[in-house]
Formats: sequence, structure tokens, C-alpha cells
Amino acid sequence: MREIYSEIGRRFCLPGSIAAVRRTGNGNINHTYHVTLENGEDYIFQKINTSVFRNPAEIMENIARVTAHIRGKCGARPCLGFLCTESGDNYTVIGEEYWRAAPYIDSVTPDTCLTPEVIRGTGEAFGEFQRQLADFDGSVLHETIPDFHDTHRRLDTLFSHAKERTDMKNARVFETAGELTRLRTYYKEAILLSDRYRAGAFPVRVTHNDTKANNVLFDRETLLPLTVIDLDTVMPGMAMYDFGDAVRYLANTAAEDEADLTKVSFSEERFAHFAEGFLGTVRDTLTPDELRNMVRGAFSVTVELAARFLDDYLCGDVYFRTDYAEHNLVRARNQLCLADDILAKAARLQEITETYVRGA
Ligand code: GN1
Ligand code: MG
Repeated sequence: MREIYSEIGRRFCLPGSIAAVRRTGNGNINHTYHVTLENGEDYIFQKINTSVFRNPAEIMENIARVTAHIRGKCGARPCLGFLCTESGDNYTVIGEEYWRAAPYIDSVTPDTCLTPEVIRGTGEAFGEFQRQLADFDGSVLHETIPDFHDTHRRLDTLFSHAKERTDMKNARVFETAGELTRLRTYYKEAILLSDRYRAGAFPVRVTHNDTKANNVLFDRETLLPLTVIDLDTVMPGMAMYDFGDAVRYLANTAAEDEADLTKVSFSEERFAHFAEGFLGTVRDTLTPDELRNMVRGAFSVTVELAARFLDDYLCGDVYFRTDYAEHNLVRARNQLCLADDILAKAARLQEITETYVRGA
């Protein structure tokens, strides 16, 4: 047992000593551990990635505010919240490391049970989260990662890194020439929404900003959604990107890092189930212009992720967790393939969203 876990347990005043610790979760950023005490109680310990989140105290302040706001709205469902230390902080610093702890919620994630009901439930959960925050004043939130979903800036950053690395004759940049060309072709279409957002064309919502399906926990027995997790990136943002990021992940018939591109496609069925859950929950609170741009949101955020993965590949894999040398390149190719398929199916996907906007 590493001493650090016991120290974390002490600081968060856990009722007993630790019996087991195992790595859990499939996040690309933070390190998450499932901790069991001698008395059988389960907890989650998480080490915050401080090279991604430069100011962890600010994220934890955001989370405290957001969870306090939604606490009264959770009904019988568990409400996400981190434990506090004796001094009342919802995180603790050990050496250079920032740690937080929460009671473990026994659950499953859609990754492991992608039924139509679960996909619809995922849409409802993210929609509900957005509704719960509709009366929350986003201006009090810190921008934990500035310009997080500024697709325009993400693409420009990639192209400028590509240029620098071409000048440096970096091998990786030559390997990715084809992907860079494809991203240039998508540039104009992909930056449209974030440019309009920046110009004030869309309402500023308080959004989750990382709506991967595995950020919703479901009851093991009933398969009903319990809670949304991973609130690190809750910030002011666009409704279309929360929708888009969710379907980018969930409607992909392959994993986000599947290397065999013949397995990658955008499932209209899964998209429809998610749209039904999400739009059914939020459509009354969104403007017609937002509702019209959901499919474009899916395309834009998929291109954005392709750009982010490729950028990380060029920069030497400094951001996302990678398991092998080409991991980020594989992810970028996967997302480009998915973006192609979204474009090819765009008209049909638009019809589907319109059905759920009308409330069928
Ligand atoms: C990261 O760590 P995880 O899986 O929650 C990333 C998201 C990406 C996602 C891609 C803070 O999220 O933006 O969509 O990987 N989070 C951050 O898998 O950059
Ligand atoms: Mg996340």
C-alpha cells in the first residue's frame, strides 16, 4: 500500500484504513483510483493533471459552485460531490500533486451497455444537466482551459505547429501530410460555429464541455441514469458542442482509438436515440438557431478532436494519455474518418434532429 493513499484517506477523514487500490476509469487526462477500505466502503481518489489544469484550485471552486447549485435538483438520485478536508477544502495538495476524493457510486457506463434506452438516457442526463444549470450565473466560473472549444483556434494552433515542425524537419509532420490536407479542406465549415459564438450570435450557456458517454453513470439494475460526472470543464459554452461531442463519441461504431478504419462509421440509429433524449429534454430552452445547428456541432467538434489529437502527435504526445507511439495519430485518423461520415449523412441527420425538435 503506497503511503500516499493512506495520507489522502486521513486528510479526507475516511472512516478506516485502506484495503485495496486499483486504477479505474478511461479518462485521458486525470488518474483515477477505486479505493476500498477495510470496512468495505468504496471511494474514488483522483489525481488532477496539473499540466492540463494549470490552476486546480480554480477547477475545484467551479465544481463546488456547480454541485451546490444542482444539489437541490437531484431528487432521489445521487449527486456528484467531492469530500472536504478538515479545513473545508474539496481537494488536498501532497508535494506537487493535487488530489480529490469522492464516495464511489456503484454503476455502469454506456460504454459497457449501449442499448437504445441507455443511449436515450445519456441524452436525457446531459440535457438535464444543462437544464439544471440554465439559471446558474456562468460569469462566476473560472475558464479552466481558455478557448477550450474554439475550433478556429485549435485548427490554427495545429497548422502553426505543423509549420514549425516542417521547418525543423520533424519526421512526424511528414507522416501526417495527408491528414493536414484533409483538415484544411474542412477548415471553413468547421470554424463556423465557434466564430459565430465568439461574435455573440448564440446564447452563452453553462455547458459540460466533455460529454463523452462514459461521463454518465447508470444504475446497474435499472439502467436508468444516475448522474453526470467529470465536471472539470464545466464552463460557459455552446449547447451544440455538448450535443456534438456526445454523439461524436457515442454514435461512432468503433472506439475513438480504433485503428481499423473500416470499423469506424457514424450510426444514425444511435444518433437518433441520443437526439431523442437530449433534444426532448432541452428543446424548450434552446433557440431555433441552436436547434438548427446540432449536426454542424457534431461535425465541428469531431474535426476539432482530430486537430487536437494530431496536434498532440506533432508535439510529442504531451497532453493525452497514450499507450503506444502512434496512438494520437490513430485517434486523429479515426476522427477524420468519422467526420467524413457525418458529412456524408448530414442531410439525414438533420432530418432526424428536426423530428425531435418538433417533438415526435
Ligand atoms: C479528454 O480525459 P477525458 O477522457 O475526460 C479531453 C476531452 C476529449 C477526450 C477525448 C480536459 O477527456 O476534451 O474530448 O479526452 N479532456 C480535456 O477522448 O482535454
Ligand atoms: Mg474529461
